Amino acid sequence: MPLTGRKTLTQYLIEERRRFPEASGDFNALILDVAMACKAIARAVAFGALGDVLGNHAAAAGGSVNVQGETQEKLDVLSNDYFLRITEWGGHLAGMASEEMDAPYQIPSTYPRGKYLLVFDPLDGSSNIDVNVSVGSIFSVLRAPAGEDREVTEADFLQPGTQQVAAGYALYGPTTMFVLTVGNGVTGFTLDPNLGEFMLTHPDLTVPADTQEFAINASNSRFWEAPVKRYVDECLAGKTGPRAKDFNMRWIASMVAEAHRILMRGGVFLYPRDCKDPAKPGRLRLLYEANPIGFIMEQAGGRASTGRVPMLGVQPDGLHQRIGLVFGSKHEVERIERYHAEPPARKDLDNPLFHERSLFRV
Ligand code: AFP
Repeated sequence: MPLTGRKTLTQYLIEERRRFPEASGDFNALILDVAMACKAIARAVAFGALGDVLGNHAAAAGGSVNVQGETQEKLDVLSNDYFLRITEWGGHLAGMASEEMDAPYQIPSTYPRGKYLLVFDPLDGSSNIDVNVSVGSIFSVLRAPAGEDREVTEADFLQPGTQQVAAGYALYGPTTMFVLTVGNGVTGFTLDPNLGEFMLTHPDLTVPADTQEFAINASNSRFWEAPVKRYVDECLAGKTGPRAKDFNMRWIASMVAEAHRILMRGGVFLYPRDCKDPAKPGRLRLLYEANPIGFIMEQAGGRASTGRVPMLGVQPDGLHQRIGLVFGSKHEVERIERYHAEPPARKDLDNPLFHERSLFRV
């Protein structure tokens, strides 16, 4: 054990690797590069207004939106750049894809190509930056097609979540945390600001199977499908309703922060498919939001779903595909899946909570 009395992320990865004598070390080096990018982003976030990094990128760059049609914050662009610059040179990656880039990123010809693909949302929740609310980075590692030394294509990235080699996130909150799964449970590390190292603080993270806390953006309630309305309705009905217990509600609008809360104390998160915009079957993105968070949840004993089918089984059809996402405590996610599978009950449509002038109006 090092002098600090805790394992560093590096020591953790080296010890894990010893279980696979054939491993080349490429994977560990890649994860350490990703962690380095997250440390760089953590510093930029921490400086806030002092670092001249707040605000809209458009104002500085004469107009900038990402492929989602969303305005890019300066920190979105900076964080994307950190991910690219800090991971492209090592020879571990064949290519990258990010929320902030239309097309796959090709590893510059000056660097060797490697066997992994990195997919990331460099700064999730970035609209919270200017109000000093927690934000995070999310990443997923996939294998590149074997034995092919060529430029990557979008099709290379369209792998279901079950194919992920690793996934994780960094949370830039009161402390900076790095949470990782390599398919063998979930481990959490806290950034020691003095050493600049991620230290192992949360081994074997598990999500309790039951919960009394849910997270959903209730302002979308009029667009929800009947099973979601039913679920939320029953939670709100509390002790005297069909669930016979009171529920608490949270909405940070920063998915990494919600996922972290759920990893720490349970809960269920829903950003379901809705009819708000027929062109968007959900708000969140499959490859760099739903799949990595889904992998982490499942590895922690929780569950992740579209509401209808397990998230990790979905075959992606586009780099920036959106999808309905439900994750967290297993029994609650299973209940939501059950509600989707059942034919809608007449009483759900008649429930007073969804009537004109009620909180969850249809
Ligand atoms: P931004 O990165 O644009 O802030 O989006 C954050 C996010 O993708 C996710 O982290 C939140 O859960 C969700 O969007 C919040 O969406 P609403 O603003 O619709 O509540």
